Formats: sequence, structure tokens, C-alpha cells
Amino acid sequence: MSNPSFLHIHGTIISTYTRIVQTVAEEAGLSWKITATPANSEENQRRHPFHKVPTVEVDGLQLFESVAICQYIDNAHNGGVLQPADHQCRAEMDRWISIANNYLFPVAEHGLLMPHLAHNVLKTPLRSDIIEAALPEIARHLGIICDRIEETPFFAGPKFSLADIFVYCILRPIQLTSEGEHLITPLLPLRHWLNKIGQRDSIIATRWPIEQD
Ligand SMILES: N[C@@H](CCC(=O)N[C@@H](CS)C(=O)NCC(=O)O)C(=O)O
Repeated sequence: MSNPSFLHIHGTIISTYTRIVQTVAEEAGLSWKITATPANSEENQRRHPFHKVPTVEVDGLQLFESVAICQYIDNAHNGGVLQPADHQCRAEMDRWISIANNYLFPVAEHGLLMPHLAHNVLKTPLRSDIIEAALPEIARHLGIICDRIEETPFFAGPKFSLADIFVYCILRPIQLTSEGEHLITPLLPLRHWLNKIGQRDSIIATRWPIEQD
């Protein structure tokens, strides 16, 4: 039986979606630990029918899919403060989480981050051809996301929400590549928002080793 005030995360340590869940736990003041569990391991295949990470145990529940996990943590342990009560802001929050998950993450993951990871970890030649092919689409997504954050302080509207956590944790690894940094540098509103969100305690507490000063 899980400790009711403890979150056990199973996932890879350097993972966008693991960081999203860690960040929401930090915002909620919920203690957490990670057990390193590769996505394609037998253990994870039992935990997640689509073989993705993270999965979690909390309050005696086994949960997977980050949106469901984050909403559960925020509702059960944080008074729902990361989800706007106002219907229009709530729709904006859901919209920007969907955009980040369904459009930005897949192209950035396959077209930019995985080629860099393979190069850095497996020491294979950098697949610049894959990166070059993906950059126009990534640039288009960044432009759309920048337009939104030019018109409002946070993605859902006036208040910080789950949408800011999803968008930040998906954008930040892009910004950590030279190509992503090059695309983001001229997008001033987006850069300012990244700096602002990057100063939150929950984001600082979940920094990856490559982000440490
Ligand atoms: N829809 C899933 C996506 C999770 C996801 O894509 N996780 C990545 C790591 S950041 C993963 O499991 N990648 C391994 C793979 O796709 O094989 C969620 O929201 O939790």
C-alpha cells in the first residue's frame, strides 16, 4: 500500500514527461522519488499498455498518461490550483497542453532531440539531414506558441497553470540544442516567458544535470 502523501514515479531520469510529473508534484508539495524504468523494459510493458514513461503509484493507485497523472495530483493534493475554474481559461489550458503534446513534442522528439541523443550517447554520426528536415516545422510551431504568449502572461490566461508546465518541459529540451536556441533567440516574448517560468522553485528543483549552472 502506497504512502498517501508520496508519489513513486517509474520512468527514465532524463525524460520530458517524467519532468512534467515531477514538476507538478513539486508544485503540490508532494514528495516523490523516481525508480529508473526504461520505456521498453518488461517492467514498463506491464505498467503501461503503450510502453511509455512515466507511470506512477500514488494513494494506492497506479496511473499512466501524464495529463491524467498531473490532473490527479493537482486535484487530490493541490486544491486544483493549477487548473483554472473559469471555463474559457480552462479551454485555453487544455488547448495548449494538446498542442504541446500532439504537435510540438512529436516533431521535436524525432526530428531534433533523438538525433542529438543518439549522437551524444551512442556516438553515432549526427543525423543533420533529419534535423534540417524537421527545423521548418519546429520553427512554425514555435512561432504559433510565441504568438500566444505575446498576448497573455501564461498559456491559460492570467494565471500559471498545467499548460505552462507542459509547454515549458517540452520547449526546454529544444532550447538546450544549438538549433533550438537559434530558433528561440529572436522570439522575445517566448524567451521572456521561458526565463520567467525557469525561475519557479518547481522548475529549478527538477532541472536536468545539463541545465545546472
Ligand atoms: N502520452 C504519454 C507520452 C509519454 C512519452 O512519450 N514519454 C516518452 C519519454 S519522454 C517515452 O516513453 N518514450 C519512449 C518511446 O516512445 O518508446 C504521456 O503523456 O505520458
